[in-house]
Amino acid sequence: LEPAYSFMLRARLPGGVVTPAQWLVFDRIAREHASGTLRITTRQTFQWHGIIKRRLKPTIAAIHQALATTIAACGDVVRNVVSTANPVESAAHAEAYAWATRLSAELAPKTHAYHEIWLDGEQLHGDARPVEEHEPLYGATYLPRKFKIGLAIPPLNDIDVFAQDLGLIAIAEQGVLRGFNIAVGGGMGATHGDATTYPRLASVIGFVTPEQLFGVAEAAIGVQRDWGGRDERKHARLKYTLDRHGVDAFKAELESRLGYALAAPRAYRFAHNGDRYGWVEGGDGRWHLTLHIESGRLADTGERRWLTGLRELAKAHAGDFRLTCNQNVIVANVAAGERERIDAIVREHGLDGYRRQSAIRRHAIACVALPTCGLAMAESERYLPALLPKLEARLDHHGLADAPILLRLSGCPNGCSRPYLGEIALVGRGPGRYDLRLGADFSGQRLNQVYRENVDEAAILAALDPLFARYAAEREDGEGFGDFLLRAGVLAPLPSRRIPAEL
Ligand code: SRM
Ligand code: SF4
Repeated sequence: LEPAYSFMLRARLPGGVVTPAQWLVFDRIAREHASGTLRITTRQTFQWHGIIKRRLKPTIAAIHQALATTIAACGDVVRNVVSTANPVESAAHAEAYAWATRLSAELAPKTHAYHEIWLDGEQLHGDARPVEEHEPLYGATYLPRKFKIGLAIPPLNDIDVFAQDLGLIAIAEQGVLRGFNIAVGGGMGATHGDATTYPRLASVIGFVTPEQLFGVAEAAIGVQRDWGGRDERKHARLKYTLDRHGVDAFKAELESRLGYALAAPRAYRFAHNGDRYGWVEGGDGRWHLTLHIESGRLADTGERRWLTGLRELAKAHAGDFRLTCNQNVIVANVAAGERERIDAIVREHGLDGYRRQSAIRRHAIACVALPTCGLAMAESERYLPALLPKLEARLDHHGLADAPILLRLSGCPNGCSRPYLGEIALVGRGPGRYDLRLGADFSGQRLNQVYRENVDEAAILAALDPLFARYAAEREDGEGFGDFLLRAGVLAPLPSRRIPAEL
């Protein structure tokens, strides 16, 4: 008998858009082929855990039939292209999503093998690309490492644009998309005890028009393909290529491949990198409801019948869904007259918690970690429900229940919850032990730093309590927790765009 190996599958959903029909298929896959839960990831897509080996092929076929794919959701290629999940405000948002899907489609591997192995040769419905035998962009050896692209529209940095290998900051004027600032070399992953690895914020190197965008993305990937380190996987991401050669040399190479110089970056301002909960009205009069899904885990447990609730919403809803990079879901494009019906389903399934939750709970992200992640050193998603009430009790005690503090938990330094951008972050060291990191800002533009190394929960709470007390007493109007810690001198500013994981 063969052991019952089980696998994780991840869909590629550019911009995190899911139709109700797709939702129903993904929900069925979760219940019939996987562990009974759907997991929204920090890159706006779904993961299914616990798919046993013989179910892999029918599951991939079912995803394919729902007009989605798993190709390039993992591997040394361009990963799921993320885009601001906010479907409201302007035509520029629709254009941004169109760019995310175009980049995702055109930068995907052209390989025949995926379809031969998993789909008996069948192409994705509506995929007009000819099947090619070679990879024009990736070549014979693909990229040295994964490559992540994300598109943000200021003032919302809900995708953490500075954590992307290629970050695109949309510049819109009066709702019209003018182009994108290009930011290169962001990344989170690090290894404990190895100062040659570090999280890094992407560097803004110029501005391009929409017509230039695709060429710039292709050229940037090309430089990383040719210059990226292939000897040591730990140093293979674009951030290390940039630091090895220098940002100026990278930019010069990019421009020489393009045949023109990038324009100077345009001004932009990010206000925050979280999601806005509840209903918001879009520019076209349609409504959008953001629901908080703790750690992105859609399951039915007790009064929280979230998996069923979303299934019922998918049956009742004529618009679409948007997954967010903060692991939440937006019920998008709802007609005004439908709001009440949607609200009733939300209430009935315990999905309306966001109305009552503390601000820190609404701003918390945790990576999967144990039991499914083979790289986890400590609990993360399963620890969050135990940690939150303890933090909430202390915040409440200091009158800070409404303080929107960004909390991020990762079970290891790979940083899948983008913990180095948390105002408070725990990065797993070992069972029950974490590095406590503090001092990021509220908009994903400053990395945090280690405040206590390799400590347990008691030490974490003991370290935070006096800081909460000072924050409550001394903060200025609208001042974030991370900003306060720097202004008050609790932490010294670290000007670098890269901060060693141990510092
Ligand atoms: Fe991640 C590896 C989960 C977003 C950095 N990540 C993994 C693996 C596949 C573990 C493995 O290689 O065996 C995890 C699977 C756990 C499980 O049981 O499901 C895993 N990563 C996740 C997800 C599901 C976290 C979540 O809780 O939502 C996210 C899935 C994203 C997606 O839909 O594509 C996820 N991972 C991220 C992010 C955040 C982002 O992209 O915005 C990062 C930091 C950004 C970056 O890449 O620098 C991230 N994951 C990593 C790394 C470190 C990469 C590095 O450059 O050092 C690894 C380890 C690796 O690749 O060797 C990793
Ligand atoms: Fe696993 Fe580490 Fe990523 Fe968490 S941060 S999902 S523990 S690889």
